[in-house]
Amino acid sequence: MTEAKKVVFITGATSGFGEAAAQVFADAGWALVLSGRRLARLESLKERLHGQVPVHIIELDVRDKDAVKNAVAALPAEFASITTLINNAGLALAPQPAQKVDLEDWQTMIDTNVTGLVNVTHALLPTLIKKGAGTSIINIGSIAGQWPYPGSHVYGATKAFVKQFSYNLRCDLLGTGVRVTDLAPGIAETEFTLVRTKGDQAASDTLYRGTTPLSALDIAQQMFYIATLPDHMNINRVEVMPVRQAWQPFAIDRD
Ligand code: NDP
Ligand code: 8X3
Repeated sequence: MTEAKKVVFITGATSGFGEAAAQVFADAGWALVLSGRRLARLESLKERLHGQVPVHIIELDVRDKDAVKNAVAALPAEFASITTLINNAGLALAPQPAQKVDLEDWQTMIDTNVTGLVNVTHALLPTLIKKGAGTSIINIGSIAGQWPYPGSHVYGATKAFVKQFSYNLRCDLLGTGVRVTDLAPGIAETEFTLVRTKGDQAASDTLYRGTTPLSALDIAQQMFYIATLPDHMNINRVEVMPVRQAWQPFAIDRD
């Protein structure tokens, strides 16, 4: 087993970017704290990676602030000194226009992408500050936090929160050595669209068909790059799109 001196805490490690990040950090010898709601997936990830590095899995819903606090307090000693927190757990729901969306879907996005991210950050800040130089918080934002598009409504707004919270954290963490980055991907093929469409596999396949979206590995490699920069460097924000994605002209309502 590779000796692991650094520890990464990944939320939403059961699929997509988080799962790919687990593999990338394991390949570099980091110990892993992997969390998500689907325990069976966490167990199979652990089964796959524990021969490489120490792996601690936590069945965790980031919306539950007490569960988050308890999970951090209960980290085994080997995993307790977190080097990098990747706040990745998140989702979009309801791609319809705002006026057709159930309020519950908006609340779920806010509870997960905003409150959940804040819960985990708050629980781990003392650990990161104690460790100081070389530690990082990598918050997964989105191009939707910067650029408007139809059907983005609350999802994009939650990711705008992620961006501003990341910048504001940097102000308060000045002098602690803790770095903060808003990593904002564009279209990437994961389970994201399946979740957004509530299980519509055909809609998900159609979105990614005939183009070249980002892959989960692309973003995992960006996470690793950010986490392993020299201690004195902080990338504030990375916005990354596939070459085959860009903006469109403003829409105009006409008679
Ligand atoms: P996936 O759906 O593949 O992964 C999402 C992950 O978030 C899963 O592991 C899921 O785990 C976890 N998650 C969702 N809700 C909760 C919760 N309440 N508590 C704990 N974990 C939760 O999508 P992606 O990998 O694409 O998404 C990862 C992040 O990237 C999200 O924040 C998303 O908004 C963002 N993003 C995605 C883009 C894309 O095009 N794919 C582009 C830009 C940003 P589980 O269900 O087991 O809890
Ligand atoms: C989601 C990315 O391109 O669907 O965060 O807005 S995109």
